[in-house]
Amino acid sequence: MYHKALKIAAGCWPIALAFFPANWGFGSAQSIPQRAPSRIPEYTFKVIHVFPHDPSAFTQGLFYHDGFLYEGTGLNGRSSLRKIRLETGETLAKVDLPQEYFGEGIALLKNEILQLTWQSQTGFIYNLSDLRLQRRFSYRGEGWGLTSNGIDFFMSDGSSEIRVLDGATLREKRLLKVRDGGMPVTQLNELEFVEGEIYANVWQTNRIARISPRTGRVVGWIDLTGLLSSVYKLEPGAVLNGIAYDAAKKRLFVTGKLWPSVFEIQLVAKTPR
Ligand SMILES: [Ca+2]
Repeated sequence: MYHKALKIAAGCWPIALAFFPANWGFGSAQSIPQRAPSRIPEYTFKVIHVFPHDPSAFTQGLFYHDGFLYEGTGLNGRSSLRKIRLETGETLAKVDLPQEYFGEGIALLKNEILQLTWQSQTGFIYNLSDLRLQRRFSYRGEGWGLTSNGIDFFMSDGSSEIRVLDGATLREKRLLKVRDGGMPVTQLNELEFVEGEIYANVWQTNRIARISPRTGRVVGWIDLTGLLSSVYKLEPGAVLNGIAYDAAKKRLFVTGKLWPSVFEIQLVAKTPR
């Protein structure tokens, strides 16, 4: 239902939306009614470190493991799985997907990496050690983001629902309905488990939802407006999409499609007005 051709070929409005998320409104603060104050904590960010990122990589999946970043890229003919040296951005290993596949989210569980594809209903399973393809699996509908809590996989499809897949069988166990108050939060894209919560990019915005994996409730919002200068956003599709977490050192990394940088950030609580 969410056509991803739009993800690539849309005009300028996604950028506008990126800078003015829908619930901020487009008018001046004086001209529009103010939203009732949300009780959900909001965060902005502080940049701790900037690392290089391949600006031709259409980032669709990202995780950190044992000193390295792993990245899944999209677009037909440009889709890949990569192992990357964080400090230099150097690609140490790379597997290209056949032209017919549009790569999406990636996640690690028990020394295997899973990679989704957008509309092919086909996923790939690789060895962590050498990125060798082991087998394929299938699922219903679209594949967008993917993450794991070490037991199960959590998968987004652009809607407000996150599917929980059994880590061993990949069968659907349950469905999380993601809500901010009573409102569904749609367009959930790249995912990451961070300290027991699911972080989810909301496609075409600069916002990350912090979601309870138990209830689907949004427990916090992260606003990354201003993280990447608009000067570097060379294409309308070059939106925020990539969250990785180094649990050992508690480092949070974010990037975007075709972005020249991976940012290590620290969250800063927004002061209530
Ligand atoms: Ca991720």
